[in-house]
Amino acid sequence: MTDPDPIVEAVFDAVAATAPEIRDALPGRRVESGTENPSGETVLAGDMYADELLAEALGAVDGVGSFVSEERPEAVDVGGAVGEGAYAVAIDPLDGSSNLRSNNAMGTVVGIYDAPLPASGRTLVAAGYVLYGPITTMVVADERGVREEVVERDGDGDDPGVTRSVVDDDLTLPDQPTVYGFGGRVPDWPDAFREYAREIENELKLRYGGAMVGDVNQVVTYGGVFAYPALVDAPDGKLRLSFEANPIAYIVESMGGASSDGSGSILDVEPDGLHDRVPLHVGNEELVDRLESALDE
Ligand code: AHM
Ligand code: MG
Repeated sequence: MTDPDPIVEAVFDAVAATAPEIRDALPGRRVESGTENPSGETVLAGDMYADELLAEALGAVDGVGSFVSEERPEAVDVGGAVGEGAYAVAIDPLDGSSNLRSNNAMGTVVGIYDAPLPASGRTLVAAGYVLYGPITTMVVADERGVREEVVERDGDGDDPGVTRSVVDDDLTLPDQPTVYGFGGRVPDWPDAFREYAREIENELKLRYGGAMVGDVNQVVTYGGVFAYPALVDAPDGKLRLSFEANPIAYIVESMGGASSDGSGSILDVEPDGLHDRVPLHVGNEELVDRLESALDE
């Protein structure tokens, strides 16, 4: 097996180290912060807290040249030159944060790019996500494959450590898909997507919780398809290419699955801006191929 990239490992160590702190801070941060993010969405105190913790932790990693967050308008320069030995790390600090009020799953999404952002997903060297579910897990994809880890505190006091325990060192998508989850309101879906969804409903079970990380993790675990499609009034959908779609596409493709913006791999989408949105469809290859055929008719 190839040796791990030390910068990538340090980034995931830093993300894992902040995960218990982010989790502990959530109960008191369910309220709105009074600001909007660059996508015009209300920011919760939890989003801001997670963003600040991750900025600090990732900015301190040697080899991270740029910290880029869904909650910040611009990339923040934190070290060496990106593309010349240093990486750009893109973060969605608290994905699915509207689930804070209803106390449901949320996550943190990480993409490690070897190019200044915005850049195509083909420049990703690794990606991962933390899932704050009943347990805290982290799924990590790099050139060596995809792993699932449990992240736990291993001590008390002012500076407790964090243990990353691998529970599956070779995650692949199950061959027999069983679940699906599609975002947005049914009346807002374009006709072709609605017809595809009707077919899928007859084959798979609905699992939708409103946090991309939680819903994608259902597909990662059981096989199936997750989508936040183009909407009639929002042809680019809701999810952001750099912070959400590219990292998730990289992970699912690394597991033997497929991703699509409706016509080709998400990783081939060329961005114009840092906060570009894109329709996202990921899952078993056969289901994503059928989606592309349905949208093409
Ligand atoms: P967020 O990063 O601001 O939380 O927004 C992204 C979330 C995704 O986790 C989820 O798939 C989607 O928004 C759900 O949107 P909706 O509430 O419109 O179904
Ligand atoms: Mg998000």
